Amino acid sequence: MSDQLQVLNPATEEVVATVPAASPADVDAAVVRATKAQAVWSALAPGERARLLRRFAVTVDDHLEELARLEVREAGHTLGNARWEAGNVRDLLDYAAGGVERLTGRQIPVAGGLNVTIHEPLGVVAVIAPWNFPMPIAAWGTAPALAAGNAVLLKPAETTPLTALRLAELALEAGLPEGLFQVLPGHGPVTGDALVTHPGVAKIVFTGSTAVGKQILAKGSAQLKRVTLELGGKSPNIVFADADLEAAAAAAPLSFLDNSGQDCCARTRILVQRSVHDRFLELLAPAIEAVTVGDPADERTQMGPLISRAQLDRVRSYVDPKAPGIRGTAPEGPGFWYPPTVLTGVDPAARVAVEEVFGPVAVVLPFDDEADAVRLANATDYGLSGSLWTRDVGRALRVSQAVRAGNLSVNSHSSVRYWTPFGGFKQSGIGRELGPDALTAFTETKNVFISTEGPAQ
Ligand code: TXE
Repeated sequence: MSDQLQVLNPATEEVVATVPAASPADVDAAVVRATKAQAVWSALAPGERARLLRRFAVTVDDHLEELARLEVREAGHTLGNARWEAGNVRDLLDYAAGGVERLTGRQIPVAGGLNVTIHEPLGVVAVIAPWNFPMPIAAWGTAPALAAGNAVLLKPAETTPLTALRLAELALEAGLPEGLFQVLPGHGPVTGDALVTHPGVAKIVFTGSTAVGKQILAKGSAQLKRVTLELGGKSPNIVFADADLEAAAAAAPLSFLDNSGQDCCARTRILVQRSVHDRFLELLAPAIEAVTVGDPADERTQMGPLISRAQLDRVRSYVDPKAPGIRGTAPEGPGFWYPPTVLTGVDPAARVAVEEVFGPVAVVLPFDDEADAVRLANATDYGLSGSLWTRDVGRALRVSQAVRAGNLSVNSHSSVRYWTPFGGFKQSGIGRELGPDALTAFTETKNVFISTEGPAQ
């Protein structure tokens, strides 16, 4: 495996940068530095840690446009999305900073003394991030881990190390202690594995494929490390006959095309009640055809390229070019382009209907009634997100309860907010990120009993 990572612009295939890959020896040295920094960091007054994290947020804000444009070049994200992503890092840091002084334990009534719980930091946390949202997903783990008093070693994906490296520089500029937040670009099976198996790493936060997540869980838990996994999805978008069909059809394209479909929450299974199936497709077709695909740096572009040739090949392997459906347009190349695609008449058990494609490809599956919709919605191994469109409040509640997924939205596709919990059921992962409990997930709870009656006889 090469000791250099070549970063390509996915829209042009031009080399943006070449970055050294961290070796297992580099990981060892990073753990030593992080352990020292964590001891200093966790001893600071909570208000001081909060102030430094807020300063980090302000520093990110001062470099928002630069970070966004770097994301456009290394990940092919549209400029609008990339600006949102950089803003999300700032907001996460701010939100986590607000939690430092609210990381309170409890006083629990006991006889003969006082009983309190304390949330102590874990130590060194490894965040292994994917390429689909390089900045936000890195920050989902990093910001609360730092706020709870830990050090963070971040391994970005092979294809997208640049924004992560820049964030580490900005952390130093903001005054965070040297070594507290380090970025280790590298190959998953080398750098990633060295972090997962290192005895000095207490917790692993991983976002990526289910297959790698399972390996990480096995290796990490063999050493009783804490492991949080976010492993993608195959989320339903359920459209009932009583829904506002115009609104549902207008929202459907970006619910699976945003970020070129490389989104763990992408609503790639469009389940439509049979009585409105044809009408819904009539409304959907022009909306798909109107999506502007092209230069991600152009403010008008709605969809950019896929991340890599490997991802393009993977998406192509799922779709028969002659299969019936609705197709938009995409540039020919250079660059890793794939057109918006909605397949109709698909067998609900086909690979494309149940596996995560991670490209701009959705299937439309008809259903007969509410029970049928729930059965189809649950007929995948995943359980990350889902949407349902209906005007019937009772149905909205019933179906929200019946769908086995961690993040549901009614008459909306919104899944991710830094102040609400996020995570998956079933093969979509273990644990929750974000939300009010995000910091607690980076602590051990210690119970202390203080006797008021002297030593027991
Ligand atoms: O993922 P990997 P890939 C899904 C999506 C995509 C598929 C493959 O369906 O098409 O996974 O993508 C690091 N020890 N998702 O191959 O390999 C790797 O370096 C430690 C869903 O890119 O899982 C990278 O940093 N680390 C998804 C990260 O794991 C290892 C996001 C993810 O890479 C490792 C991305 C190892 N042995 C892909 N092997 C989501 N949940 O949003 C790899 N890595």
